[in-house]
Amino acid sequence: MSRSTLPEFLAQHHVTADLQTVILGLAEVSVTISQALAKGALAGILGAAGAENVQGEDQKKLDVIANDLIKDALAKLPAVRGVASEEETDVLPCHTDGRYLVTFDPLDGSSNIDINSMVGTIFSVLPHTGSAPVCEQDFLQPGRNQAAAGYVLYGPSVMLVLSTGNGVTMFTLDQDSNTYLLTDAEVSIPADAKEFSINMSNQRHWTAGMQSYISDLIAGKDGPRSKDFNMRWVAAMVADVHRILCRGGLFTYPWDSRKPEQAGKLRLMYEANPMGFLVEQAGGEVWTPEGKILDIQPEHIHQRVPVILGAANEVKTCVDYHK
Ligand code: AFP
Repeated sequence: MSRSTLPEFLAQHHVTADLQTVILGLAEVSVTISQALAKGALAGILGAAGAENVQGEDQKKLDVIANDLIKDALAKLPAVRGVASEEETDVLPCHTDGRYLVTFDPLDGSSNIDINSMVGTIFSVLPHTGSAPVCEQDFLQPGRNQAAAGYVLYGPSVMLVLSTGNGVTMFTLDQDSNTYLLTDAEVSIPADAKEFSINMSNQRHWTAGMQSYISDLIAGKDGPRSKDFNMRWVAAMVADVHRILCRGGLFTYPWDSRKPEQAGKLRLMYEANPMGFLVEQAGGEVWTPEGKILDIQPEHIHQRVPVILGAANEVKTCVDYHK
């Protein structure tokens, strides 16, 4: 069976030449990252880097390697005006004529690296509308402005999942030719859910609304929902959202009373917005208890946000528990 390659797909779907170079640049560097991940301990690249990132989290060696690889790859592309990374304190200027800004989480779920479990690279492409030189303010656009968003999941197979605002498409890396080939062009999230995804160990720190919602899910057939739910948690948003794009369900990382000023763990510009764009493009919903995430006007590039996403009806039910 003949499958479209990623470049063929982008050309067929009239993605602008500039945007194609950005997506293809990210795809190319993801192959290098996947090869580094596959070598693992043999290359001496597992374990801590011995530094903290701007988020106050301990960096893994592979966080630093992936960050440097993506930064360098994007800096070479004339279409890229500037980049912002979860691992960098400040935005980095690139080409003065570039039309796009790129934000990325180089290795989401990096606590999984040392246990040989799933991780991913998440990216978001925004139009550049400001003037030179590029500054943080230029990046502070609602997620709805994204020209493209996607992720690469480094799992048993390497997959690139992409939206340019016209649905969601999945590509699988052919490891013989290092080419991404189209494997699913009709990604769609069913409106009802049978599965939920949350870090249950934080239960006592959630809002009353979230505690009550989750306890009703757990009560299953015997509770007010009159239905049994299954639970999954990979501890890498990229893998949990991939499961939702493949077989449905609800994912949430809620507000947590331990750090009330942080409004949640997940980052708006590197995680919630790009994954939210994909989920909405697949027919799902993406909310905080207050409103749609893609409508949030960001205040700073490292802003955090509570996230409730996935099956449209289930997300609405969860939000209603907060009223
Ligand atoms: P790391 O990349 O620092 O491992 O964090 C991953 C993440 O931001 C997100 O991908 C997961 O959903 C979430 O954190 C996992 O958080 P827990 O540590 O609470 O399981």
